Amino acid sequence: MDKINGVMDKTSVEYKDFSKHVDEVVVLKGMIHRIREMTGFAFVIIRTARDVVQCVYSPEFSEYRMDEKVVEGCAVKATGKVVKDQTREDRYELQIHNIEILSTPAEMMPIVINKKQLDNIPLDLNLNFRPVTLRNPKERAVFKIQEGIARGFREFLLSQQFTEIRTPKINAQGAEGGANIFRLDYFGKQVFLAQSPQFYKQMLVPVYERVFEVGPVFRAEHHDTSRHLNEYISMDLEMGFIDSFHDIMNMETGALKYIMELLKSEYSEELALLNVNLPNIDEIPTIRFMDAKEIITKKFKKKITDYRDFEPEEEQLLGKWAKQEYNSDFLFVTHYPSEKRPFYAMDDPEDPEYTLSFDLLFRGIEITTGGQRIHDYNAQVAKMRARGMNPDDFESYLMAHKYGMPPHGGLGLGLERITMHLLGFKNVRYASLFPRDINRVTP
Ligand code: AMO
Repeated sequence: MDKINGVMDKTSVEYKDFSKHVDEVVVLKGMIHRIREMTGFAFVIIRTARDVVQCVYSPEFSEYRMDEKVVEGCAVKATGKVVKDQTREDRYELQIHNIEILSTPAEMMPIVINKKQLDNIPLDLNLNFRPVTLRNPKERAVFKIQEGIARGFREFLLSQQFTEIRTPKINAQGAEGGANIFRLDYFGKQVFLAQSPQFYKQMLVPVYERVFEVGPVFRAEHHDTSRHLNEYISMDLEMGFIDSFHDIMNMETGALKYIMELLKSEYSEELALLNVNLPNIDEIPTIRFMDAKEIITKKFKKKITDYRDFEPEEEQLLGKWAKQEYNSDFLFVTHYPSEKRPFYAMDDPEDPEYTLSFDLLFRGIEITTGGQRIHDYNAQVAKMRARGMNPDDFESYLMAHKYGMPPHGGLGLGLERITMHLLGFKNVRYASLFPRDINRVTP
């Protein structure tokens, strides 16, 4: 009888370990990324999980003879000798002794993915062929970096005594208001897809004090824009016993610093491949919403048409201002008008037209919304009523308030948004593995 012992030995040498195996024969498993026939020899480029390894076939190296069955897209087990690359400092290559084909593609690639980048391919085509285009080293580097961002968020918060939670995505009520909510038929009853984990993360504050979640949320965005997705990954946190919403901004600043350090230390190859300049975060400046509006008019001479929110162009001007004045890629804008913030936002007792809330702008685009919440049951019910909402519809959410809640607050950070701006993309779809927009639900 076979017994499974849980030991999974590495069966293939990783490129980063090649330097330890010079002149040794090793096994390399991967996909054939590219074959370049030369006179008397060939470069066979093998793509492994994180590398693209140059292997060289020549009849001089062994008895093995490569034939036409070895094509791009084959999964292979190559055996060969590790040698120093003659032409490139500090690079190694594999002199092929044998190639065992583990699987063969049914068809040739529909699109060229083995060039340095896919810049020349229109976005739509890139997305239509996503299972294939993601194999391009630059495309896949994006999502390795994205892994680093989410991992940094998680690692930092765990180090700050947060508990990781997973909350339902099928809900009886929307948390964020507005028209961008997906309705769902749930056995004859109308329910909604979660726009955010807002209610649940708040409910869990009296349980765990500090909680976070990294998970999908859904927004029925009716317009085709370059920065909205219909499903995105929200990195949320919520924490109790705060003194003010400054505690939340501090926690986010700490998380961002940690994320940038992690990217620098563990994702340097991907950053280099994509030519990314990581922002320096020492301290992040803050400005009140109304003061920001004044800068927009006075400094940039732009006429304000809406005093309740920012237009995208105004956010860009503020990004420019933060860079010029503070050499900062980030800017916290605080005290947004109450009218434009959700019903759970706490109004500023000193000026109730504004809230104890903030947005974080990164290079002139919003990546986070956060703030202090109402913790008092009667105050929350009163604000709901003032907005024409029926508190009875939110009975389970309000249980948290009714039976006692500490002062608390939190934030939501869009993973694709931060990835997009870190990597300098013009469209958020480049920062989503399989984006969902008004026209796209496949692949
Ligand atoms: P908000 O609705 O502002 O706040 O969303 C928080 C952050 O999520 C990102 N985001 C999006 N990313 C891609 N596509 C979209 N359609 C989209 N919509 C929003 C942005 C945004 O800053 N519950 C509050 C957060 C909180 O207060 O804790 C909320 O969801 O980066």
